[in-house]
Formats: sequence, structure tokens, C-alpha cells
Amino acid sequence: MKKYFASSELIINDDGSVFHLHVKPEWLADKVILVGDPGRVALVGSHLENKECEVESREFKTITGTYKGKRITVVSTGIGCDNIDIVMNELDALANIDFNTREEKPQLRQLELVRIGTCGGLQPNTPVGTFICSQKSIGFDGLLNFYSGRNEVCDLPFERAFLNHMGWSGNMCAPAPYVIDANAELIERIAGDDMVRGVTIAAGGFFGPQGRELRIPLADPKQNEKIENFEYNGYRITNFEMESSALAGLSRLMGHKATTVCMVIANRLIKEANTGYKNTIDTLIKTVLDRI
Ligand code: R1P
Ligand code: URA
Repeated sequence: MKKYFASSELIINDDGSVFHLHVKPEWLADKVILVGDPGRVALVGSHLENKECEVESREFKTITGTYKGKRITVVSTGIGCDNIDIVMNELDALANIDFNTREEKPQLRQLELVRIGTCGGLQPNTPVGTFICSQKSIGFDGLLNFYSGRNEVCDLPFERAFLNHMGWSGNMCAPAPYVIDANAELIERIAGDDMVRGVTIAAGGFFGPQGRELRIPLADPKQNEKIENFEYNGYRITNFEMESSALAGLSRLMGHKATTVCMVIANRLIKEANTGYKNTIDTLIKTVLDRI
């Protein structure tokens, strides 16, 4: 029997667009670029031709157009994995649910999603300006735990090794972090031979969860030191950002291909930062547009 989605579960606006994104099914391309900052949508959009739509609601801004003949949709997600839950479910609904009948479509339409973001680097080989493509993400956000199939798609031995290394129990990072691979084929194509392939922690905040201490002391003052020293099967943790785990996890569960590439704007190890990165992020955008 086909799955049917009631109006309370999949909310469709009066104009036929999906609830939060305000995007209509016919506007979604198979290749999708996700950015955090709505202002970055215009930067990606400046490289697109034949624009079909330009819509904005809350932090979600969307443009669909073409780049060298490829049809591409760019969407901003705002900050955090909670927003990725909204964006991924609504994009998947636009692709795989018939908005007239509210039933799942018989054939899976697979999307290719690349998140372009900024991050904090954690290793000597990730100075400011480095492009890091996330091979694996460690989710501090807990989002994937609410979906069936979480244990089938996550790297459980890596999760155990990480928790043992951190020595965390009780409230510390509860629910326990999940570890999820990005899509291998997409990583090869997007990272090429000029990006660092890394393990990314998607943190549930910019300050405490990334070991930044302002006025309130941290629960684990040794957190970042332990994260920087962690090694498992040859993997080292390279960077902090805030969305890649939910993107990789939901994409795996939904049958889409996804990865995240971030430009390092702060290196936590050597305590340096750069906020004037507009030109460098545009180089990363053009690289991803060429490779997606
Ligand atoms: C924090 O400043 C934000 O920057 C990073 C983090 O993931 C978080 O969203 O990514 P974006 O530059 O894509 O927003
Ligand atoms: N984004 C993050 O989440 N962390 C950083 O340190 C920089 C950008």
C-alpha cells in the first residue's frame, strides 16, 4: 500500500509550496547546494543563469537556475541541525511525494546535496583558508536518534571509541554522539585532489559545544585537547561546524547523496581567525559548482 501523508504531517501552503521553504515541487533540481547564511545564496546565485525561482521565508532562501547547463537549486538552511531536519525533509518531500495525492511516488528520485559552509579547524594541516570535505561526521546534535535505522547507517565502533576516548557519561553530550559517513562517490568528485578529507564534528552550538569558553566555564575543560588527540583507524578529527551530521545522516536514510565542504575561518589549535573571507568562499563555491 502507498504511504499517505495527512495535511498535519506534510504541510503544504495554499500556493502549492512546501511549508517552511515555500518551494514548489517543479522548482527543485536534482543537484542541490546548501549554505547556512541566506546572504550566501545570492553569491551562489550570481553564478547561475536561467533563474526559475527566487523565494525566501525566514532563514530559508532558495534559487534554482543553471550553471554551465547543469540545473542547480541553492537553499540556505540557517544555523544548526534542527534546521537541516526541516530542509532535508521538505526537499525530500518535494522530490519523492506527490503533492496532489499526498502519496509517496513509486520511484525514488535521488538528490545530490553539497553543503558549502565555514568551520573551525582543529589540526596543524587545517589552517585558516583550508577547504575540508567531510568524509565522516560526528553528530553532537542527537537528531538521527529519532529516526529508525540509525544504528544500521552509523559507524558504531567509531562511536564507542570516541566516547571512551572522551570519557564522557551522564549529561555530557547526551544523547551520545552518532558517527555517519558522507557519500563516498560524491566525496571523490567534490574533494578532488586539492581538499583535505576530514572528520567533522557537528556541534550543537558555537561556544560551549565547540569548547569556546567566554564567561561560563566549560563542563569539560579538556574537551578540545582530547578531540584534537583522538585517533581511530587512521582518522583524526579535523573541524567543527554545526550541520554536516544531520545532512549526511538524513541523506543516508532517505537514499540521497550528500557531503559537506567547509572553509576554515578559525584555527582553534593556533588561535587564529579570519573574518574577511568573501573571496575565498567564492572560490570554494565555483569549485563545487564545477564538480557537482
Ligand atoms: C556558525 O558561525 C555557523 O557557521 C558554520 C556553522 O556550521 C554554523 O552554521 O557554517 P555556515 O557558514 O554554513 O553557517
Ligand atoms: N563555524 C563553526 O561552527 N565554528 C567555527 O569555529 C567557525 C565557523
